[in-house]
Amino acid sequence: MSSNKGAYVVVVVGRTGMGISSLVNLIIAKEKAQVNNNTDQCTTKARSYETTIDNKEVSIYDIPGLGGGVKHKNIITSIVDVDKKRGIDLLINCLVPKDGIVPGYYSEVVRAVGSRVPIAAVVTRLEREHGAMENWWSRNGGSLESQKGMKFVDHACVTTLTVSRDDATWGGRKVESERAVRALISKHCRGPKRPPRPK
Ligand SMILES: Nc1nc2c(ncn2[C@@H]2O[C@H](COP(=O)(O)OP(=O)(O)O)[C@@H](O)[C@H]2O)c(=O)[nH]1
Ligand SMILES: [Mg+2]
Repeated sequence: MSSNKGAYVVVVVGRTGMGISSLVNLIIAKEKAQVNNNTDQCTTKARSYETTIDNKEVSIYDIPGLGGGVKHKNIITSIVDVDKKRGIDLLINCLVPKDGIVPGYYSEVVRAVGSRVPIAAVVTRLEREHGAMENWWSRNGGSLESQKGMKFVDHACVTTLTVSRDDATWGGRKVESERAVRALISKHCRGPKRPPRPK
């Protein structure tokens, strides 16, 4: 889909229905990736969306979620294909507390791309978090690694939910989330772009 060869490449992965496409839309600050509430899977093919972060061109890939109707083999192949074609600069594992944290899916992806590609966690659906959304990581981040074996180079805690800025409880959280996730990407997309993985 993308034609911008020199752009950094970010791939968003996770369990189906947990908000991968919503997270892609948060990153690109537009409602372009299709999001749904249905029981069947709506993201069935990898697709990239172009955005500019701190004057850098970045392609963001929306990938079909694991655990749905699309075969894991095909999902993993599409991720590896992006790496072979363009080189992945950053993988983002979209996580949702409880059901959206699946160590097996994390390992499948890490095994396929190898340890050369950095992987960051973005924990989403945190609009109901008391106090700062980042508090979720303070309580749980350590156990992701120690108990679940999920190791990340960095993280962000967000919600993709649009709420009124006037809302006393949740107002401004989406804006804050967009800023946090774009800053995370900017931090890991600097310096030379990763070359495509040798075929
Ligand atoms: N409450 C809440 N719901 C979310 C959030 N992100 C996504 N969702 C909902 O999760 C459902 C699935 O989202 P989608 O982005 O299509 O998930 P995907 O299958 O992983 O791409 C939709 O109903 C979204 O509105 C969030 O941050 N908070
Ligand atoms: Mg989707």
